[in-house]
Amino acid sequence: MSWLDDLTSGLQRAAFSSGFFPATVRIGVTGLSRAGKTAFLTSVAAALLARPSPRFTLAPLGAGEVPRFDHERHLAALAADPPRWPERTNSVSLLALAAQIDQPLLPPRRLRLEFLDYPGEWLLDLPLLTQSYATWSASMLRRLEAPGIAPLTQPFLAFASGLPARAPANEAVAAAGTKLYRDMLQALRGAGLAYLQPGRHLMPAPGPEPPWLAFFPLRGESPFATLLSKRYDAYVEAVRRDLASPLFANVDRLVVLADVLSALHGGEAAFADTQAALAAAAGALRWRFSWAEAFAALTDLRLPPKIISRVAFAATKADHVADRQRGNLAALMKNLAQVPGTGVKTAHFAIASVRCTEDFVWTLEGRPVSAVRGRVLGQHVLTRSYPGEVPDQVPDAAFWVHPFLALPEFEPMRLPDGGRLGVPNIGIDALLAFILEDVL
Ligand SMILES: Nc1nc2c(ncn2[C@@H]2O[C@H](COP(=O)(O)OP(=O)(O)OP(=O)(O)O)[C@@H](O)[C@H]2O)c(=O)[nH]1
Ligand SMILES: [Mg+2]
Repeated sequence: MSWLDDLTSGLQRAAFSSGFFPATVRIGVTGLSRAGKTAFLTSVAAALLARPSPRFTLAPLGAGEVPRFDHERHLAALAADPPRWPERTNSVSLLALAAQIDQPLLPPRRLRLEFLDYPGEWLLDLPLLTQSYATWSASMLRRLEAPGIAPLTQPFLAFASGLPARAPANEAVAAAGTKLYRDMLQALRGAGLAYLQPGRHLMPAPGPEPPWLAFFPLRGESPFATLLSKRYDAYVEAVRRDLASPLFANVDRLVVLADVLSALHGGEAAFADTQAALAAAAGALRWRFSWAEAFAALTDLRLPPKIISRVAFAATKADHVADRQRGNLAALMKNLAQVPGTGVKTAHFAIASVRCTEDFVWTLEGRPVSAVRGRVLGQHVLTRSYPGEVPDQVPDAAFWVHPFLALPEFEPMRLPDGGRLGVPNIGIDALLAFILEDVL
């Protein structure tokens, strides 16, 4: 810990104990699309709202610009008959909860928890901050040229290599190329790949699309490549601005969610890609603690930036495997996501925000295996599932000979009492205990 960290946490402690201002703790929740962010936040809010003490209530957002996380609506979907999953989210949103905490001999202190549902696709843009257009293009194109994905990348790659070496800047060509590039990213995502840039092509920011978003990777130094390079620079500038905005800059803690089980099913290439994406997210955290940033803040006479103090990495949908395998899943997550550097507390979990299954012992070919069973969406009978043995480390070649089986889309368990008592889950309490250890 540096003196700067000491100063920051001292200031925070002073604010907490004063009891006068509500201390605000902002927790970023991020993960790629379908990782389980909305289910997680809904379950977390239900768990906190169900606690007898301290008693939390949903709090208004104030005058900020971020849309509100619609907890009631998501919970109502889970509590419906038959239960439904919450709809897809396509932007950032904020969930705020407030509580009053009694403390002996002191006035009660007020606490405000803000959870930010932050698309992981945007986090994947952070590595761009340190790359020029030429460097980024070269590495992106190299990834796209992997033979295994040729059927999906061929239309775009053929278009890009067909452009003349001295191609003039041309708007129509830029638009056509961008469309091909985006369609390709979408197809790659459908095939289970995750490390896809720029993220705002897959998850656009709210509002009208700025003209500089029309770019894609290209080699060479034609006037056309120069146009794309300028647009890339404008894009990177926007990413930088977003990060410096109070919204992101005040994130104290982070929860990174990843659907590791689906990545195991996706096969070797998809898994390697998920690994790269997680490494990029973890590496982005290092950027948040850089000394350069802290010194820049000091010379500007701003308060030092809040530093992310705790990060929880969680493999989601762990109810697809039986209890015996969840330890392996958490260990695998630990091997996939390491934050370099010190000063940040990290922990790794295997969770199910909305538990859909129960464990049971299944006799397969005369051998008992720990399996799960649950109701598949739209079906009445229980379906048994044993997707395979979860490795506790990054799998070697032998693992991929018998790939992990597909994960059925289960229906959430019926919610007692409309969810007012919380949502059946695995591991949410342990994760909250870690992330909020010092405030609750
Ligand atoms: N079995 C099981 N499935 C889950 C769980 N959490 C999420 N899922 C499944 O994963 C899907 C995606 O979950 P969401 O919470 O919507 O994921 P998201 O990250 O918010 O996705 P986007 O809003 O599309 O970015 C759900 O519709 C469920 O099918 C869980 O705890 N258990
Ligand atoms: Mg969502």
